[in-house]
Amino acid sequence: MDGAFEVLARDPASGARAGRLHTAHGVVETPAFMPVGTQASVKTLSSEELEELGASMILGNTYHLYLRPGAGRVAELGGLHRFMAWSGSILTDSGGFQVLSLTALRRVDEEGVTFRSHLDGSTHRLTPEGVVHLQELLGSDVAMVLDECPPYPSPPEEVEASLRRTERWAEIALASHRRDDQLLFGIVQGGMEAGVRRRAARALGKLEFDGYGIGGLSIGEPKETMYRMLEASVPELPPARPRYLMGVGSPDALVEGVARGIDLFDSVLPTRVARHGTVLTRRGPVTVRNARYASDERPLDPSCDCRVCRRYSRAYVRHLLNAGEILGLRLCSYHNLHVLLRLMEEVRAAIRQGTFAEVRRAAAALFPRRQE
Ligand code: PRF
Ligand code: ZN
Repeated sequence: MDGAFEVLARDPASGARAGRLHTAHGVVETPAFMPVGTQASVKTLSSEELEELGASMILGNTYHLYLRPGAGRVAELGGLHRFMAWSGSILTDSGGFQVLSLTALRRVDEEGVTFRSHLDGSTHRLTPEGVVHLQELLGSDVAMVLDECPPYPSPPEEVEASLRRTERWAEIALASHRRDDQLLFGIVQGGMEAGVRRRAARALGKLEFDGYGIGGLSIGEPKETMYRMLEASVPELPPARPRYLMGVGSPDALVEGVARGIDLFDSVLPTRVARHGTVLTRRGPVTVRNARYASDERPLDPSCDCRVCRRYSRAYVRHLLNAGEILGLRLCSYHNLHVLLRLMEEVRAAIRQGTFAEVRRAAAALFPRRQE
């Protein structure tokens, strides 16, 4: 698709920009946070709740949907949007990262990756062209190329060999992509060396992708390293195309990523910490599961206006979590997604109004740093 992305405003003091990504299912105002719906569900929440929260694009995983219920089954049922009754945009990750993080037995060779399913142990193979085809069957609005994310830390020779493979796979993916109602994003890898990242971004940026993912980060390295890698790679990418920082979603990293020119983010953080009884607030994370909240009648976050905070107390939510009630997880997930989606709304407005520096300072003070 041509002209899918437009930059509407730039922050003069940082790399932040506000824009719009046009997909086959609507407009995504950027910078945007995408809730993660790995198996065609954002854990504990329904599609109508995601609409109510104001999510415009969600993420699905090719790896999971390929194994269950199968990409062919989803295609027969009219594609992923119809299957999960979600009318907004969907981005699907390619599966490479999930294969490497979820499966014990796998072998990467020059043509693809062979692995055993984490569900039943059966053997499968993902190739760069196969993964494009699977995402065409799923019918996502944005497809990602198959890449390889070397673990942190890795020896430089291994990062180099892996990067060469990822680069070749990117070309194969681009050549095999057919759907013109679907965008295809490349993925920058390159480990934790600024020079390697810069070169990787420059090479990938020369290929005609609709956008560029930045992978291989937030995998255990210090946040400062991640920011250095963004500073090395983002300026090498075509400025008119969207950039997506994969798997990053802590409030401070969202704002710092935006400041370095990132337009899209996804992370399981808001729904994962919710399942551990932690809620994000303007004063930092609160583990509402703790005994000290047993008689606390305040909302999860007194400064939040979400449906949960307008109605329920910490004491009640804590009780639900403690008693193993699913509602407790639902309420925390809903609130956490609200916090991140509102933060991004605030960031977008600030970039347009020229006040991003203030929002950045305030976010750094209000959301203390945390590792993802
Ligand atoms: N590659 C892909 N998906 C990803 C990552 C990656 O490197 C990451 C790393 N943060 C998260 N999700 N394809
Ligand atoms: Zn709330």
